[in-house]
Amino acid sequence: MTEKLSDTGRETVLAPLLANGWEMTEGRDAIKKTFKFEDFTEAFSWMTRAAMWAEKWDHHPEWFNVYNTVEVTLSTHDVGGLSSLDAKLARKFDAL
Ligand code: HBI
Repeated sequence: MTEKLSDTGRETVLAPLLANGWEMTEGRDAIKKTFKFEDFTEAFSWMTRAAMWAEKWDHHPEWFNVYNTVEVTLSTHDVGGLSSLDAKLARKFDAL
């Protein structure tokens, strides 16, 4: 069972992400980031690669794409907030 990020571990896990463009969402325990690309093709290509990791890890983003922009929100529905899976997927998304 995926564990919700604990208060102690949370800082350590989230700090590098918050320093790399992720931010806490208002009103819910989630993180979000807007990715900007050259054009729609680049954005959708990134989404396709990102989707393969989400499927591999059975952990899926909430995302919204308009042309060259992808807004990503990560949270773990099963625990009603942030888990280590969200941090793991965020790190992967940043590396794609
Ligand atoms: N993705 N972000 C996210 N959060 C979940 O809780 C989740 C998921 N993908 C699949 C999944 N849970 C399944 O394990 C079922 O709980 C739906």
